[in-house]
Amino acid sequence: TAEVMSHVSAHFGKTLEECREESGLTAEIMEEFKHFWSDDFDIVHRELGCAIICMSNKFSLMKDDSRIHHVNMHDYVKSFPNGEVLAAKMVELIHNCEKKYDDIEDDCTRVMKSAACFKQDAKKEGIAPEVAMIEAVVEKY
Ligand code: BOM
Repeated sequence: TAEVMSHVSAHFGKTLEECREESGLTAEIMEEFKHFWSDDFDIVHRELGCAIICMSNKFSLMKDDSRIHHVNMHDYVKSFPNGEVLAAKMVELIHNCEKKYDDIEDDCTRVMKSAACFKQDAKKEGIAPEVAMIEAVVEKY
């Protein structure tokens, strides 16, 4: 659900600043991670893909090939309140997007494209959080 996704996003987003320098993601491209979910935010910069790889690695959510680690991602999402209702869906949506862009060799670009696809599909499924929902839980983490 969008509520669970707001918790996952708030927690995951805390690692953005640690990853900013090495990913080359400027505050001009993305000020705070919660904006990922904003309708006004376009996912077009490869630096965002680099940042997502760096952030995912803080929690071992990707394999060495920068593809999602299914078990670890499932467990990560499940660790949040009511997480079990979102875990399998989230892994399925991400994996589906990953497959669409499998031919892109550059890891950062491929992850950025997959993330844009995931955002779009999560919206379609009604599990994308509003930015205000993330703001409401961000202080818990
Ligand atoms: O090949 C790997 C593709 C991964 C792309 C999808 C990652 C989505 C990141 C942005 C969304 C964040 C919300 C929650 C954090 C879970 C990673």
